[in-house]
Amino acid sequence: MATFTVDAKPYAYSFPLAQTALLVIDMQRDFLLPGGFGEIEGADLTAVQAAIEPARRLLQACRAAGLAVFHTREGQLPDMSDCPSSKTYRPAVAPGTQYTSGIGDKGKMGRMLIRGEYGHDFVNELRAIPGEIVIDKPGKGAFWQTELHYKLKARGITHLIICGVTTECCVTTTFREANDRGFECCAVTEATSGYNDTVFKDVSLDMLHWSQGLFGFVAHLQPFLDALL
Ligand code: TIU
Repeated sequence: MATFTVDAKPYAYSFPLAQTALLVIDMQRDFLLPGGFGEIEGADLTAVQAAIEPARRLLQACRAAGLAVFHTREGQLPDMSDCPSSKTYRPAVAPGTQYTSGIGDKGKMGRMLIRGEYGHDFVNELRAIPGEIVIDKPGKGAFWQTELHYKLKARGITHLIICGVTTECCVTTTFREANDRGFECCAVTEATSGYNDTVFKDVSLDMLHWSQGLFGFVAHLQPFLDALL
């Protein structure tokens, strides 16, 4: 079985092609486009949009190499019965909040972060194609209350290449969940980004590979493109 190796921190990341999946986290309009949930949260959209083109290139390379591809979307059921109060209550009452509307409220792209709404779906550059798995998740971590784990197991996946948004939130939460479940994970620096320019992003990625790979690996995009294309 073909195994590829790319430069990474804290040391080279090796992944067996047939047992590796690309996991694209939450590349949704609500997080990335003007008028969505992220902008209302106070996000720096320029920072977060920087991940779109690198993620698209990574996705294209993984497709070309025949890797399994999983996409996640964060969102609640229309009746919001799966939405913990922490997701709506805390933003509304936190001191200094600029909260005017949030999850479930009507925005420019439909009800924000509600499944089935326009804003909840993927940006055009990163839409799933037939054969790829879409995981709808109610929380930050992609393993919580989803079928992700057993669908990865069903395909014999042991290694995950992880990208998407936001680095500080859903990407690292999912990365840590995956590490606890025994997956060998590598985040791709250019293909992930956060809402706070590089401050949160850099620290979040450093924490993943700190201490001899506490949670896993971090690599740049180019080595993956070189290996896969
Ligand atoms: N996908 C993801 O990160 N969801 C968030 O809610 N992110 C925030 O940064 N809030």
